[in-house]
Amino acid sequence: MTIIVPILGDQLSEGLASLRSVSRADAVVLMAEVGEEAGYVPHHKQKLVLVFSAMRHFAATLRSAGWTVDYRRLDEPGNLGGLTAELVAAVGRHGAQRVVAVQAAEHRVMEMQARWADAAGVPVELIEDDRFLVSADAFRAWAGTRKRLRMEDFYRWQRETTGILMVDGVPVGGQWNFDKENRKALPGGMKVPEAPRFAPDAVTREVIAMVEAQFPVHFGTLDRFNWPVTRAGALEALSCFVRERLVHFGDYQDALVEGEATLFHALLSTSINLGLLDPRECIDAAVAAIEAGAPLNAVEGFVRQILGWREYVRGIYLLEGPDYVQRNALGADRRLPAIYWQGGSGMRCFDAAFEQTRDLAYAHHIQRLMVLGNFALLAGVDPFELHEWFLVVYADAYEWVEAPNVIGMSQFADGGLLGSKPYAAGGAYINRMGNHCGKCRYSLKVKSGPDACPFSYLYWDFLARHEALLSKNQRMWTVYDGWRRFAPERQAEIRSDAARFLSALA
Ligand code: FAD
Ligand code: DLZ
Repeated sequence: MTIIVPILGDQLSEGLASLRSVSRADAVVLMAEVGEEAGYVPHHKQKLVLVFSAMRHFAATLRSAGWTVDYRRLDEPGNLGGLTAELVAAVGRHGAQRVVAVQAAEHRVMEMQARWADAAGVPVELIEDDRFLVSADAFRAWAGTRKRLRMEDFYRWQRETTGILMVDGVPVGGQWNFDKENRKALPGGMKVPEAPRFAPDAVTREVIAMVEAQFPVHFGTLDRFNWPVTRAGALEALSCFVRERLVHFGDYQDALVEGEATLFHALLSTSINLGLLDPRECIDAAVAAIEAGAPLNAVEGFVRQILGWREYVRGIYLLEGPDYVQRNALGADRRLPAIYWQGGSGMRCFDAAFEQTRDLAYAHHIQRLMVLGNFALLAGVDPFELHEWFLVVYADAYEWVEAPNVIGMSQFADGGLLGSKPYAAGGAYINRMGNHCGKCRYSLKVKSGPDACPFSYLYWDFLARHEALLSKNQRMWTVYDGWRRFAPERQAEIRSDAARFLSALA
């Protein structure tokens, strides 16, 4: 019997559940580069190169391990352009009697998979993706009995369930989290280790040429493409992080520094999301580093991102369903400003985050949340438009992880399902966390008028616009006290600065 085993572009793991459940003798692995996936949003050029190059390398790995692989290149004549069309053709071509696939991560592709049996005329077995640490059912059961679905509760439950960083049922170090130690600004003159280099090999160079030729208008540049595209490269990225940057991962996790695109961040999301690294092995590598002297605030901080945030946002995505991306609890309706595509805002923190997004397809978490996301929140940008932008511009972007981070965490568009209050901050926060303000054309010292920091007056304007809703939230009482202490003339000045800036932005 011949079985077709379709493997999607983010399922590049040799231990994939579908590969474990068939024999090499019966299986034909199908991998297809298709225009439909490359174009459902116009992905950053680096993301296209990353996915196609990693797919081509993975196909070669499978072949050397004895699998038969039917690989469909995007630029080959007769490419059918869609996953379903390629599957149906492969079933016919190989006279297959069955299809065994791992469930896709995104609702859009799950819906496609649900129609595969009818389209192909053979039974299709869909297996749960067990590369996540928490199954969809386990998350649903955890969520089922709760009034609130907070990440911190989920994370503690996961620590207890897995025993990671636990001794005798108690968290290692006597605390669940060390966040208070993790909010330092980078001391002047401190050296940040260079990120590892992954020079494009012949396969990647060929894909770069193809992407430049076929997707010339997509966002982003390719000159600085530097992502691992193989499991060996991804393992090197993991060990380099654990060896050189984990030590300060916690300390400077929230820092924003001029000329430092990556700081002490891991640069592992592209590899984990593609399947080149298993989340559990990343956690294990960090925990093992404690023996070698890695500080607990760093290791716990890193573990929380993967065991906590990554699993939690995926659970929320599955639980809330395809309509989640349409949520707009604050009624924000501003069109996405052109500065998100062109930069040149004059706000140094924004432009630095924009420039590296364009050139590296990467910005670290605080740039995404407290600069690019925060600005959109304060300016009242339509959350769906922002969601689509975030899905386009990052090499690690997949809807299951991007949407809860954008719609929920960053825009509060789910009305507080994911976060207990909006992640809104003014210029003083950005100044405290880094050194962009010193190079900015705006000034925090100037309190009003065209030279004042837009983040500052937009912050107060945002609070004023949403006072009826947000001032009911106990966690917002202190900031509303601050707003109410301003004299009416000062409040009017802030609102007028915001109105002037927002109308020029449009
Ligand atoms: P580090 O900061 O070093 O963190 C280590 C790892 O933890 C990451 O590799 C990632 O696997 C995981 N992680 C950390 N934070 C999160 C989080 N909030 N959600 C899920 N996983 C997390 N992450 C994506 O993978 N894809 C996205 O499309 C994406 N979009 C985001 C959009 C916004 C508005 C925000 C605020 C965050 C987004 N994130 C996304 C989460 C996070 O910013 C990235 O995972 C991280 O910046 C990737 O860089 P890194 O590997 O250096 O991560
Ligand atoms: C992201 C992506 C891209 C750009 N191209 C392909 C492709 O051509 N073929 C493929 O199988 N997968 C691709 N992917 C990854 C899919 O979009 C991903 O599997 C779905 O979003 C489900 O998570």
